[in-house]
Amino acid sequence: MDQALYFILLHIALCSVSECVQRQYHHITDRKTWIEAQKYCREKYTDLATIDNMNDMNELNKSLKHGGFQYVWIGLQKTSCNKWQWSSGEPALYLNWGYKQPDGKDECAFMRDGQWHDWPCAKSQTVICRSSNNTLIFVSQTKNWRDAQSYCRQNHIDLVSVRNHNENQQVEKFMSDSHTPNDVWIGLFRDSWQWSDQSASSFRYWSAGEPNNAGQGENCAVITLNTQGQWNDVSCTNQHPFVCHEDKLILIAKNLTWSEALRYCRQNHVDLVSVHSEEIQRGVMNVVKRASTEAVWLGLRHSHILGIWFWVSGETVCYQNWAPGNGTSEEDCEHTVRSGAVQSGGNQRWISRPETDELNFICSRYEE
Ligand code: MAN
Ligand code: CA
Repeated sequence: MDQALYFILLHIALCSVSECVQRQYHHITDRKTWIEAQKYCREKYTDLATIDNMNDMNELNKSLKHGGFQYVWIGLQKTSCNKWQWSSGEPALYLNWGYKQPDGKDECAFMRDGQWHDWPCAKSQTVICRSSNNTLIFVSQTKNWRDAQSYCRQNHIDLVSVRNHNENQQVEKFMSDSHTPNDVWIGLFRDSWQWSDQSASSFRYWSAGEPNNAGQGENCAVITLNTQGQWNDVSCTNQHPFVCHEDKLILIAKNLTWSEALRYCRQNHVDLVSVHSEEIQRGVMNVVKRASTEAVWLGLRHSHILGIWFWVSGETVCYQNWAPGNGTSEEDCEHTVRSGAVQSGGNQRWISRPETDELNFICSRYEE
């Protein structure tokens, strides 16, 4: 019997769809400085905690143990560069500032007559969001920039990004066609905070009045337990407990055959990844961007005998993301066993490859 097929008899489902978080938080109650905490997290897990959105924040809050402490480090640190960026996490390469703009110390931007102006993020303006099919949505209620960002993320995709001249014209035309007020928030903001794992998350959850750089020496961020986890900036040399995160999907940039990849993941992590939900596919799409081969092995295997595809974790292939012409059983008459890989570019669909191909692969750390 195919050894991988044999494993499906031994394995039980890894995790329910809702529990398959891509990132797991670990609260460490030892007190360390921010740098020591970063070192510890990088050795034991992935890094000091990154938080992308309110869901992550709720997950992180659930991971906290009770104890006599007020502050807990997260992976956010102030740097010397204060660059404009989009709420979506993209760098702001195209800029279309109005005359003498930006002219303040302000950290958010609105659009007026197609041109951009910096403005205090705490001020209220109407808003343009971008929705899933790339259409623009005007929000007539006025909101401060952070509330506008939360609103767009909850109800649509995000605040609108304007990445080139075409998109700028599109937004300008939309504003005149739908008779919006002159000034509307767009997704542009700046701050000098950077995540320890270099991720581009623009999510911020500061307490009112923070970050205030009290005494001019506050360059690291903590969550504050008595404000439901809202953040404060404090001195990096203070000693506090901290939260690490552990990425559940890891791209291994080695070129191995499918069986070698399976062995590698089982020895070093938990298993080759089984993509049994759209949520895991999203995580896969995130990590394959860094691959050096055009396809990346998944824990997907074809059984010659049964004429079916199966996941090495034992899940049945209910959720599917095959590229056209793949995932059928037509290959049955070939001699090499077929295994499944995900395209690292393009649509990132699944394709069938001979198991002897040498590809990068994704290990998962989801425990049974
Ligand atoms: C107060 C506030 C905070 C500051 C701490 C420093 O709680 O001013 O902003 O970070 O003191 O201990
Ligand atoms: Ca502070």
